[in-house]
Amino acid sequence: MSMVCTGCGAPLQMEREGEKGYITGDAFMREFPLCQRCYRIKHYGEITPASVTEQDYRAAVMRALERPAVVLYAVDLFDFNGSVVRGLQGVLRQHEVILAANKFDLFPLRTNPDRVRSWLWREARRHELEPAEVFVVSAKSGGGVQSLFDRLRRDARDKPVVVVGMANVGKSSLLNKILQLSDPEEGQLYTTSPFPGTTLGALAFKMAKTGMTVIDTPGLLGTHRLQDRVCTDSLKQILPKQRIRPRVYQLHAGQTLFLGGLARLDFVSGNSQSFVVYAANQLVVHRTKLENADELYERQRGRLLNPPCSSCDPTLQQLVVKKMGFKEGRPVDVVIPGLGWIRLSGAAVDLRLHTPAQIEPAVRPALI
Ligand SMILES: Nc1nc2c(ncn2[C@@H]2O[C@H](COP(=O)(O)OP(=O)(O)OP(=O)(O)O)[C@@H](O)[C@H]2O)c(=O)[nH]1
Ligand SMILES: [Mg+2]
Ligand SMILES: [Zn+2]
Ligand SMILES: [Zn+2]
Repeated sequence: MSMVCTGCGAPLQMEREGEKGYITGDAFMREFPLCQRCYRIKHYGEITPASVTEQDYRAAVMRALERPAVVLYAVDLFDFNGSVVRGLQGVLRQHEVILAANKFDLFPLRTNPDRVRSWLWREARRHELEPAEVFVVSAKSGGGVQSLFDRLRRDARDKPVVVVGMANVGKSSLLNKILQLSDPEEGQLYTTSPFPGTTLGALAFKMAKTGMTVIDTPGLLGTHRLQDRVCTDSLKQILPKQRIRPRVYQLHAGQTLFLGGLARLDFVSGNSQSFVVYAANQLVVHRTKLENADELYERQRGRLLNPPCSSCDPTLQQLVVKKMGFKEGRPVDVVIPGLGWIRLSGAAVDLRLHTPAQIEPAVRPALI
């Protein structure tokens, strides 16, 4: 059998139940055969843990990009820093790249999409991406997707559109939305789920009405992002479900903020100033005195300071400290990939950021 599942792209097989691409004879006869895993995701919201290795990932993407393509580079606007695929810049230079920043629906209503777009142009360059165009979209609400689709249709007359990106940024959701715009009768072709690692292989689809071919690819998983390290229960605590309510803290030196038990920011010195937390609304943010922070963490991790829980990767409890000093200037975001960011006001400040080993915090010009 050399057919692939029409939801996730895994090669279909009837021998090994529980493994990738397993399908029963009945399901195999359908027009759009779906593997058992996809069937369960679609109908019961179940998931089996991801199994796309970095090697599988690179092989699938390289193959899809062997011939000229329009690359739809999808990033999650809530986790721009965690969305940059490392080591892909060279290959991408041989294609036209359209950057789509997804999940804009999670941003506060007053967020100006034009400002976000200018910010994205600058950040994309800083990460050595050279997109031909930048779109701010939401696969969930459909916002911005029509203009994106119009642009792709213009450029991809004789080339396929290949969507690439890190796991869980919404690549498959975005393609489903585009297919729907092309033909409203179209169902949800590509399998999507809240868990990283849903799509398992490259999966092409030719749209009947426009003649355009789109190719979905698996997402890359990374140890530097929290969404790829926490257990499925804890994932629900860190992924935003609705529009983010910024949480403003007026702090003075000698105070600490905990974001669950996954990040801790110590305000070491500086004048009193505001810190704005952008994270999932359901994530606990706890303010305490710096002098009590060590003891509180020991006593409350996995309880008040949750996630991580006992089912998460235990190395998430090994916090690494990074000193950060800022002179007076423009506001910046201190980013914890997968968890969110803390916007600093631009006043001079000395901080210490504690995050789990291998998570790679970053500092960037403020997004909002
Ligand atoms: N709020 C919001 N959630 C979205 C949006 N687009 C996708 N999602 C959600 O993000 C999660 C991941 O979506 P997928 O489309 O499966 O992501 P993917 O990039 O294909 O993921 P992999 O196949 O694992 O690489 C799902 O829970 C989607 O419902 C969006 O625009 N807004
Ligand atoms: Mg996918
Ligand atoms: Zn499948
Ligand atoms: Zn957990």
